[in-house]
Amino acid sequence: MASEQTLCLIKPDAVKAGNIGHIITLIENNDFTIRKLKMLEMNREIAEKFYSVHKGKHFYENLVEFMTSGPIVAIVLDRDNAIAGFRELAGSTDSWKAAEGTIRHLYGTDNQENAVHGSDSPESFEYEHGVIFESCNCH
Ligand code: IDP
Ligand code: MG
Repeated sequence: MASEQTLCLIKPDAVKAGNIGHIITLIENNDFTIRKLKMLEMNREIAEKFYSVHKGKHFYENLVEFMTSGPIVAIVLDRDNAIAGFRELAGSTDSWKAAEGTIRHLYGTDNQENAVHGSDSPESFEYEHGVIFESCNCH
């Protein structure tokens, strides 16, 4: 399969808990190549834009609050089947349901504070990459 890119965000809960290094180690041990990496703090405008697909859902407001609550790390990853592969490594959205060995099982807390984001399609990757690495001057 051809190489593909995906966007990983290490969310504020995992940064606060001191898990950046653990998560990057898992990523590298699963053969992803890091192409871009930056630490930033999302402001409300960027968080709303990043998660616009979820606007109106019951968890949207809390999600925006959570994602603006502290620094995050944004990473562009490259690998065969990177999008599905990273979501598999991340585990289920609900950390309690995430399979053993996945990032969310190891470092997530619940349904919202689940340690990482991963793009769900090539279109999402393009959009999210644009928000974080092109239109966002957050730092
Ligand atoms: P994903 O991150 O596994 O792709 P999405 O459905 O895209 O999950 O939701 C985006 C983010 O919104 C989740 O990672 C999580 O932080 C939060 N979220 C999703 N569903 C819920 C929920 O039912 N309650 C609280 N937060 C949620
Ligand atoms: Mg999603």
